[in-house]
Amino acid sequence: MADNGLTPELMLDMYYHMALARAVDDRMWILNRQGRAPVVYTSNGHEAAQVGSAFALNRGEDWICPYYRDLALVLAYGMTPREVMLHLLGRADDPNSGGRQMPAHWGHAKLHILTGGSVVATQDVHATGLALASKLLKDGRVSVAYFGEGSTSQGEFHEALNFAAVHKLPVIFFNENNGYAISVPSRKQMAVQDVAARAQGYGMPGVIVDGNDPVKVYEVVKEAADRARRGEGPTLIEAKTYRFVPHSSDDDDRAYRTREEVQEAKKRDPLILFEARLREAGILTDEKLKAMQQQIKDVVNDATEYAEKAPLPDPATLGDHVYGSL
Ligand SMILES: Cc1ncc(C[n+]2csc(CCOP(=O)(O)OP(=O)(O)O)c2C)c(N)n1
Ligand SMILES: [Mg+2]
Repeated sequence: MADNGLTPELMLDMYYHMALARAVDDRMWILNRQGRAPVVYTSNGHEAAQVGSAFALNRGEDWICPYYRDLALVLAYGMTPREVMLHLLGRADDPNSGGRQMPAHWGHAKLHILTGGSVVATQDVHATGLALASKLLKDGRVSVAYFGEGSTSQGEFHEALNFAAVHKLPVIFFNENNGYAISVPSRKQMAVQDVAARAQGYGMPGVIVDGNDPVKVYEVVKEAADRARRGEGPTLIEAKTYRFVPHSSDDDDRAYRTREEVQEAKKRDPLILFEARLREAGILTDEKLKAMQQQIKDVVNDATEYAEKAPLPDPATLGDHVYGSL
């Protein structure tokens, strides 16, 4: 076992969740293109950042406040592919929102995944509020807000960081910097090079990490979580990564970035890099990989079929959770 606590089994499980997320994501795009799913928000390219961070937390105990990009995160946090597909297809048994929220609006009370809205950066304030509750309750929990670099132009991001730092709250601000806010490159979004630089203005550490390396991400998140649990306050982490496919199924990324740029970035595909590393360490073999790929295929097929057969919400329940009963 390495110093960081990652056993070969855990590393293999990390790889499994990254590969599972990529496969679920691919299937979601197919369902969308076939007219069977309304919209897809992808985690394709962000898997190492999301899975590495999930593994560093007490999954199911610590609170996470994800954004639409975080499919790999919620899978690694314990949401099942069946639950993901129930959500995508708006079925009654969707634990995220019973088919109410649009796809990729993650939330799972039992797993401590806090539901959120579509307005970017609002989850930063929610995570800060959860951390305040944890501090008052002394429950030892850490909360984590996940967000893109574009959303750091929003007021909520700055308000959340300021409040969290002043009150030394047990919260981690985890930025997935893929260089674009839909079509807007980050140089048009902010006048600093790194999101992490913003931490200094609020009085907390700002850490840059290779977001394509799940082990490095795991290590920095673990350190930030330990810090938070010791009562030393928040950390801003910036995981540098890339989104390999369009922002969503309603986007065409050919309008704002070249194919050459995307191909170049794919040389650092986190799945390929991690596979090579696990092979080199003797943790992953051809045989193991083949078995895992088959398992993933079966799980994704099962999830799709299960969700497609599942009932839609009863129209009579339309007002539930919106209006109180008389
Ligand atoms: C306040 C607000 N402004 C605009 C939008 C529309 N919108 C949705 S996602 C998005 C891009 C956000 O980019 P980024 O934060 O970098 O995250 P990424 O999608 O790249 O992971 C925008 C502009 C929104 N949801 N909320
Ligand atoms: Mg972005």
